[in-house]
Amino acid sequence: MKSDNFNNSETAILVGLINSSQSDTKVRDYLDELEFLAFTRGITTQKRITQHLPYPDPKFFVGKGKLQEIKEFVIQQKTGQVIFDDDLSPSQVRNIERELKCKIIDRSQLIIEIFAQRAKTARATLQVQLANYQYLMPRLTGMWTHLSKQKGGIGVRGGPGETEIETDRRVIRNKISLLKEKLSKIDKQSITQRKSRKSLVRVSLVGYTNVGKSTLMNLLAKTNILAEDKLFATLDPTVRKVVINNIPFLISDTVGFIRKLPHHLIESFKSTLDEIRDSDLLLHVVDFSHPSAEEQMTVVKQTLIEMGCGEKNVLTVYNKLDKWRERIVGEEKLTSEIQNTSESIYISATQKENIDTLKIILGKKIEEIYHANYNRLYFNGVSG
Ligand SMILES: Nc1nc2c(ncn2[C@@H]2O[C@H](COP(=O)(O)OP(=O)(O)OP(=O)(O)O)[C@@H](O)[C@H]2O)c(=O)[nH]1
Ligand SMILES: [Mg+2]
Repeated sequence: MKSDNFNNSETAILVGLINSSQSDTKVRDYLDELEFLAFTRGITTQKRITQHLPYPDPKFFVGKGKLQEIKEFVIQQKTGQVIFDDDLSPSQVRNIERELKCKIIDRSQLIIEIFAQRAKTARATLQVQLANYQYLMPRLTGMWTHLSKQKGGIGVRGGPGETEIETDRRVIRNKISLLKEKLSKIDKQSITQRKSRKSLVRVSLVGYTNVGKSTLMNLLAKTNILAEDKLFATLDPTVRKVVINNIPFLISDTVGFIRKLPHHLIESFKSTLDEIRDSDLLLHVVDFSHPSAEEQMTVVKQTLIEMGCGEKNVLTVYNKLDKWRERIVGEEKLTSEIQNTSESIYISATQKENIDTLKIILGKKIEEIYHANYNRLYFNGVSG
């Protein structure tokens, strides 16, 4: 039973820094997103705290006065955790933890926790475990210095010796290689599956998290993928065969991207992201109604470049047109902004608006790719 003396682990304070290159609005948007991440994890935000600092304090991330302010709030409200919008170094985590005496996490760890909570399939579970161990590895090294200095501090009985840390590191290293092995076995199966479907045109839905990829997938492929107003509803890709203009093609729904996606997560989700790499066409779905739509698009484009997919054919699908209209009521927005072209189209997946137009544009693209692929295969076949 929970006692009143314990802090409520499901509550949090969010902390963000504002540096000279950021506006207050930008930081508010960032913290909105962090609050949404916390909500997805089942954590209620009690308060947001920001500080204007040119760069993070090396010891406590925020200044000493600010830390005191956070501490008072934590004690008063029995806050369970303090979540920082930027990555903390292992020593920062320890220093802050020592002062605040509650759970301290950063954005990367929160994202890994959400992935862990959401992972349903064997592959997703293994991928998240891998990402988590890779995240822990450097932190374990830091812990040793800390523990050896502390000699029996909070939660440490006597303090482990170096050999124990070395053992821990070896155990984690072994776990990492075992996980990689297990994943490569699963991946081999899907490579064979993928090869058998090689002749078909491949399309992937990509985009920032929560923009409506799965909702659109359900419309186009008549699937029944969970679509909900939470982040990272989709972790595993779903691939379906769809026919438009008599041409069959494969469409896949993939994991969403986010600002500062921990790179361990990107790496461990490599196999999932292979779907994107193998695609002939990407449908970049954008939540057009979101105040940070433009920045989200940039994040997606940059992530694609990092994955080596920067040169792929892209059809931009501006989604949530209905919500955008609601948002701009009373604003002098030009509806002429909204022009469907062969490169971009405006739709509402939930209201099923412009879906037929999308299918026409998509059909044309698929036809072009199909003929180009066919010619390539045919001529390669003749010459080879
Ligand atoms: N108003 C409005 N809401 C939409 C539209 N399309 C999707 N949504 C909602 O947006 C939320 C997220 O939709 P999903 O389809 O799960 O988004 P996703 O991109 O697959 O998200 P992740 O898998 O979490 O990355 C859900 O609550 C949808 O109902 C739309 O056209 N208009
Ligand atoms: Mg989804």
